[in-house]
Amino acid sequence: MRFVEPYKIKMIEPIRLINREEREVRIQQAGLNLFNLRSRDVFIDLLTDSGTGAMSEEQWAGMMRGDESYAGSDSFYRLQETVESITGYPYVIPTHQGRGAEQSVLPVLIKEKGMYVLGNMHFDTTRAHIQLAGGRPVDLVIDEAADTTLIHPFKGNIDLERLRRFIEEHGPQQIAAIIMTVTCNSAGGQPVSMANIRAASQIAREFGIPFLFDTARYAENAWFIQQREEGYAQRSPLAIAREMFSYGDGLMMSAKKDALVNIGGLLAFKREELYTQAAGLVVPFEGFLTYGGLAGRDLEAMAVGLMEALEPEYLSARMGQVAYLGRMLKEAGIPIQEPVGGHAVFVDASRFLPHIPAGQFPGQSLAVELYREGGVRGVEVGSLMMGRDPETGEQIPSPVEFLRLAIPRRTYTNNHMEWVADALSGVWRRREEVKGVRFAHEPKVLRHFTARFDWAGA
Ligand code: P70
Repeated sequence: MRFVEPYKIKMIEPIRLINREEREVRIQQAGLNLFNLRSRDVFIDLLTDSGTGAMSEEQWAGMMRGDESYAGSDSFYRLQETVESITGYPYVIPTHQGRGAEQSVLPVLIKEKGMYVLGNMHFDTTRAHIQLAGGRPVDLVIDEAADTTLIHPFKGNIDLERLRRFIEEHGPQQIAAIIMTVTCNSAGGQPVSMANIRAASQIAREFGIPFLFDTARYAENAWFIQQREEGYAQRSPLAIAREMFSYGDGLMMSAKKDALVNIGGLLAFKREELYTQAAGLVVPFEGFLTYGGLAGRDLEAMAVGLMEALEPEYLSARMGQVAYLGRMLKEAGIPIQEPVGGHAVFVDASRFLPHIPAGQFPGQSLAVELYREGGVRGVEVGSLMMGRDPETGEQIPSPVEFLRLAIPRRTYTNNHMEWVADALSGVWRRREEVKGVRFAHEPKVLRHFTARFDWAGA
């Protein structure tokens, strides 16, 4: 299938490739952690698809229209109406970004220390906020997700049997919430099927447990349902999103992904009770309920972006580009999570570097090598990001060691993708020489962002 971007480029931001010697100096100075690099020293930045997309002319026009009132701005009401029209949830609160939404609702749900928050697979900040609120995150994604060679249309699905068993064993009063992350980032940007969402929500309802979405990539998930799930081929991504949200009690969202904005987040609820409780935390930490740490212009851009992300032509070009990078890597023989996910290609670092044990973070080694090779910045999603159990201090085993190449929306061309594929192929050809890494400095919370490393065995 041909995918063509339904837009042309009207403004550009120059990027430059510093030479190999400079890259060697920069990555050493960064302590072999790509978060410590200056972005000016990165050629193609696939660190994240978060806040890195290009806004449309309609979004920029919305920025000019922004109503900068502290309370009750027109911009807020435009956002509220848009969110309600997509989700059916009338109670909407903007937040400064996804973690602002998490810190406002998770402490409300986790009523007692030690309560569990179940999900397909929580992302790192969600996991951290569950723990900070005294709760325990539990990942119940299907086993197929960890086998990168296995083709399964919905590797982000929650294991329904294990979900039911967990609730029955621990008692529903011990479960603070069930959170479905769509698409499932940590499993490789893998989608969740409508059937799975429906069934999980029925289990939640049966036991009286709140059912929420972590919906940073809701439009990409809707696209996968349209493409892959029986009965949805003729339904629009908007109609699919509406059905999906009808099964939940609310959502937390990082709007920096599918809402196509550079900053922002959202909370939205079906009923007033959760809204009122979360509001009690939003006001002191984020801002008044009608702006949540954002400017009126940010709310406008978000309202426009939320709808643009659901346009079928945009979605097929977007997903086509991610698939294109995946195809090139596969043709070069490079092991990746298959099928390719929504926002990123996840390279299987354990199969790429089988001589490096998980404790020496093969995904991190590979990230460093890709930067040295071609000035491309990716990110480790594996044992390093998973971190330690805060109670025991033990490393939490990660089902897979990934190097994630996240593709910003509407930002790079396919030529850029070819550069990335060439650079990673260069590393592939000398893979036997690649070394593992070990900590020179290991921070306690969300360690991957600020850790420093040495080469292992050096
Ligand atoms: C990413 C970023 C953020 C995120 C998410 C889901 C499913 C909540 C959040 C938090 C984070 C990141 C990771 C590596 C490098 C840079 C950035 N995901 N839920 O890229 O939202 O960041 O807005 O507070 O994916 O996947 P926010």
